[in-house]
Amino acid sequence: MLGFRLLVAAALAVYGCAAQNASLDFPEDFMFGVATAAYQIEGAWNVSGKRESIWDDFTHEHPDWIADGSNGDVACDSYHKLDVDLEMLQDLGVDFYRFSFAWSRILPEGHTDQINPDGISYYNRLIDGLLAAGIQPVATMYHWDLPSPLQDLGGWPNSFTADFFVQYARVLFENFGDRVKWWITFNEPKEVTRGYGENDKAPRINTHGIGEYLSAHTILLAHARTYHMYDEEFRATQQGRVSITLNQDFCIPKDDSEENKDAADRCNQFELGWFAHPIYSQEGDYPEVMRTRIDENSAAEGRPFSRLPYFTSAQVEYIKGTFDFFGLNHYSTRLAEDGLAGENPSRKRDGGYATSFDPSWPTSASDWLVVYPEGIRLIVNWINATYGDVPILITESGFSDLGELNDTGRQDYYREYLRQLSLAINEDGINVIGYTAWSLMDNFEWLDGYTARFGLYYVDFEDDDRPRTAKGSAELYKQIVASHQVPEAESTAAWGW
Ligand code: PNW
Repeated sequence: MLGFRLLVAAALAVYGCAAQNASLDFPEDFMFGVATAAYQIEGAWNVSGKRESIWDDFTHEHPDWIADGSNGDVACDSYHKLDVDLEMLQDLGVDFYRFSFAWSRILPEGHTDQINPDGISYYNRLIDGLLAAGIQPVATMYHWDLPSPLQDLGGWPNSFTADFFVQYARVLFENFGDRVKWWITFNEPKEVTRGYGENDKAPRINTHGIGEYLSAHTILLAHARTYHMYDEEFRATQQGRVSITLNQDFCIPKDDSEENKDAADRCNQFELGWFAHPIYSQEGDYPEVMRTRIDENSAAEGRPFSRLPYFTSAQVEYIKGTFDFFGLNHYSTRLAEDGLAGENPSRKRDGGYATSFDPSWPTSASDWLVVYPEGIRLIVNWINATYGDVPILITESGFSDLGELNDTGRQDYYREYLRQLSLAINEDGINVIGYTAWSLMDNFEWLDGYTARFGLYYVDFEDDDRPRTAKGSAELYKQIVASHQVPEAESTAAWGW
């Protein structure tokens, strides 16, 4: 039976190639890439002038907060293994590589009075190596690793942190903007705010209900100022694109009731609209539903002003439209229902919804990640319907397991998610311009340490040399990148969905 199936599949593949050339799953100019982030791969945490970030402090002071007590001191040692990383990227044949700059490698104290030449030269070698291989750099300025001295000044809830960020961004444009044409100011600001509102991100200061909103406010202004600085001083000569990456595991109603439909909408507004509405909507500012609920809750708590800060009308105008594309990280989907969850007060509780998973959805090695391929089609449609026809770049998407080389779960994930994405493009007409697999290789997965693995390449963290080995998913991705088609195959994972 299996033999017969394979024969049929092979015959279809040959026929399919000829017949489908005219209708590829992905347009010819669609871009495929892979992503990493500095703290998760570089290691060399105190080498060549680099100083501490909040993630160095977090992991060093509290190994008990990390699943396996580990940290990013060495990680994949990419600081010393740049050439190996470049070879893997070339082998995959990707159009772009999304990486992040470590702020404290470039500006050891966070401030521009001291620029670290070794930091600049590391990223120059990376960028030049990518360009020599025909791979576009897609650079994230901030992937969660705030220089510790800036946390000592209060971190993101302190509005002056925006000033320091803009100065840092200027150093990046000045040093790398001649060659980097795709810029992402912040990776997942919602997750950054968790460092001030939940217990699962550095710096783990739980000022829930207040700190999250203040951090978001600073980040939105820092993003907008960076965008305008590029417009005014760099765009004419450098001709690149600047945007932000927002993450959302899409919320769908738990059932057809009106309360739960409203709850799902609130979930998407309180999590994605929080950042997307000020930047991408026609009217700008925070979503109305956030403004109303948080103002009301704050008043009921007897506060003289709202826990959700206000933008001036000039700031609303200033933030609106500060994008050249929509960077979206999407992994999973949740069911939303009306109800109160989270600490009092907190963003979660203000939102008035609770989320869960359908028990039939396949799980992963991460407690927040379940497999629901239609979710990616639904969310790009939602973005298009809510914010208009903005080009969407999927800046992360991927699946975690415990580290198999024959990673059938991950292969199924990519096949199914990419099939759904191609339907969004071809059937729904959504303007999706690229897809990024998280991640190039296994790396330091934050609170999960090295236990949950997302890589297309396996990394042996027991070996000082950190050897990398291609998994089955690397072969699959390579094939998809080269053909712009998702191969027909049955799901092979144990769950067989
Ligand atoms: C992203 N969630 O984080 C980050 O950008 C990466 O650094 C990270 O390694 C990757 O996804 C996998 O976790 C997320 O809870 C963290 O929904 C949490 C969630 C989503 C993404």
